[in-house]
Amino acid sequence: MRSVSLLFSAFLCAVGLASLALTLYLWFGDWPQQTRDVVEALRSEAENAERGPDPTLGSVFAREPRSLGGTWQAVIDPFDAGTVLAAAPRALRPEAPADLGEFSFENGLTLEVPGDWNTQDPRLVFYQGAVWYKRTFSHDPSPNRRTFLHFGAANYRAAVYLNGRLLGVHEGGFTPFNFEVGDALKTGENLLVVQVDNRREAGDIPTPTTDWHNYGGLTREVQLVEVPGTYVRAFQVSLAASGDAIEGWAEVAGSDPKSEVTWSVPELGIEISATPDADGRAEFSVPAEPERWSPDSPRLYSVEVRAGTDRVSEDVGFRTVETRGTEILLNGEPIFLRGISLHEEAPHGEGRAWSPGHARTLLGWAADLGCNFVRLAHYPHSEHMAREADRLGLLVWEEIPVYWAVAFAEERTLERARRQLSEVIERDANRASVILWSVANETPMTETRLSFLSELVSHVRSEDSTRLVTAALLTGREALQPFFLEYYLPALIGVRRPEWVLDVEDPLGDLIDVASVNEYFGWYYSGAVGLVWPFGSARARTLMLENMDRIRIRTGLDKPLVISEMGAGAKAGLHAPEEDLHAYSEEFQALVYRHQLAMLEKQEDLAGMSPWVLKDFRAPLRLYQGVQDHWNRKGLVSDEGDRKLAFGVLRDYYRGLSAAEPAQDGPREDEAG
Ligand code: GCB
Repeated sequence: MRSVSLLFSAFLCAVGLASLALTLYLWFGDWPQQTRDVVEALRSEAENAERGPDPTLGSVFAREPRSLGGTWQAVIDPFDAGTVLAAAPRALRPEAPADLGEFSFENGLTLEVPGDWNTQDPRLVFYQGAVWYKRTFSHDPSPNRRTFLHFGAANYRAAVYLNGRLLGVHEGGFTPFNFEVGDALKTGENLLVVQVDNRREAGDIPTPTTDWHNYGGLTREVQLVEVPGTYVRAFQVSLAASGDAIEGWAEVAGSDPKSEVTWSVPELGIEISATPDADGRAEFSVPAEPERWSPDSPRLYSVEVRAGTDRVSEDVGFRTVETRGTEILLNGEPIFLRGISLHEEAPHGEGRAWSPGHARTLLGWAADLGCNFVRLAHYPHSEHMAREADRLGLLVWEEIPVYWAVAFAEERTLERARRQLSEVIERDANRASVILWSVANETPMTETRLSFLSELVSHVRSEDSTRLVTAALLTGREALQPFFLEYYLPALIGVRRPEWVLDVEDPLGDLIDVASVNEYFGWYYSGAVGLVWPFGSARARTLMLENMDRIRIRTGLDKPLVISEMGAGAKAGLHAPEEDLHAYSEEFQALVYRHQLAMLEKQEDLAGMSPWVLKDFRAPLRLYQGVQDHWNRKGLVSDEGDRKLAFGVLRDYYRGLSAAEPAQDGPREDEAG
């Protein structure tokens, strides 16, 4: 009996010693280092796979961030093979000749950050999948500072690994996010790896099908931002709707979220403090009569917010915006929005726009067109756009990519849309130029869609009371069919009614402040009819053009109407006599603009327009080779930055309008050259 228990104890000892030896080997051996990294990566992968980013720091550009831009190494990974390997620093590169290599950042692709990947390597033009990005950086932590790794945007999903540890995952391709790096950041060299995947699924915002290019990658700045132990996470300062007070909020975070906050606007003699509540939120309101920000005079004041040792300052304009019946009022006065829509497409064909220089050029073109308004379609553009618009005096419409039919019945989809809205609303909270939040573009009229969008409208209102809510509506088949049967076809046999009424009967109109409508008279509607009826396209188009100024859009709402899209395609340099009605010729595009403007001139409730679109943009749905070549050609400016004839038509019209409103725009156009 005794010998059995001795034997058993000896066996236990042996097992214990063996595990100790194995553990020591695993922890101190060389190969085991890699194993440990993989184990650590897997552990953090499992723990953080669902971990979203930390609450986003506002005003990062005001905090002297350290740029992590430049040349990064990259690996194209269409089958997600690198998920485990790339997370482990030592597994990234075989070190000895005999090492098994299946993944390496070395000797391969490099990508510039910020930038889309599609325009940087021919293999990536239409690529949809994962790409790994890697760079190293050295870091010397300052005492008592907290550090955030901040991304302006990464399209569509990004998994961020610092020194082999998965910090978390963000989804949504157009809004900023950050991770507080904590002890994952080392003194000395650090390894940053980001997996970006631009595939989108049916439940995502947007869905996989869009009429714009799915540019993937680290498309905006990547930065390290340091803040004191207690810091101002975000704030908003604006003019009260009454126009006689400045008010706002700030959120304090870190070690002492109840630390007193002070807002100051030295030029107005304002200095006011408040103590935050338990969540770190403080609010203020102080009587003030600032000079108003407007397109005529884009006056900005320096505003500083302090908490503990932290101080952040932003240039902020003060204005009010509201509606009165069918008018939009800026600072209490009616304003007509002379706008243009644009995609975030770099000025001279270089892919996704992201820099302050891109913003200056694109908005400079809009200013030269005589605009006082831009629609930033169909997703949040980089924050440089709104900052530049603040300086130039351009009013801005921002939107999230709830585009065409998204999964309206899915709670997760709604959550995604809400989050994207919150992220952009907070990012641009202090931009006077931003006056409109759009919750959707051309969505089908169903019950589930209405309840989805009504949630979004309430969400915007609960987060931002200083701007208006809109959505780009469509005239559905319900309206188009009678339109054709009652007016268009009878006109063919000579029966012409004085007005051709097109009803927009979308119940979403009741919920929003400004009813916006996309329409393509002269382009799609008569173009499509031309394909199916026996009289040919030229007759179909002539009929529409001849009657266009009879068309009235009727929303049945006592609200401002904005034509958020209208236009026609033209390939720059393709010329044909106007009477040929040659689709895609510059002359035909210009002709459609002239007829559209004549029609809109007569639309009484019209408060503005943003024709489609400033510049040609990459669009993989556009397959007409030799003409489109995967570009949407409705730009007034070509893919390479050349102005088409229609640019001049719209510019003359807008200049005429602004001449009729004295003092509008003179200085701004001069500035834009
Ligand atoms: C639309 C869409 C826009 C398209 C445009 C077009 O109605 O809102 O995303 O690009 O028409 O060119 O067809």
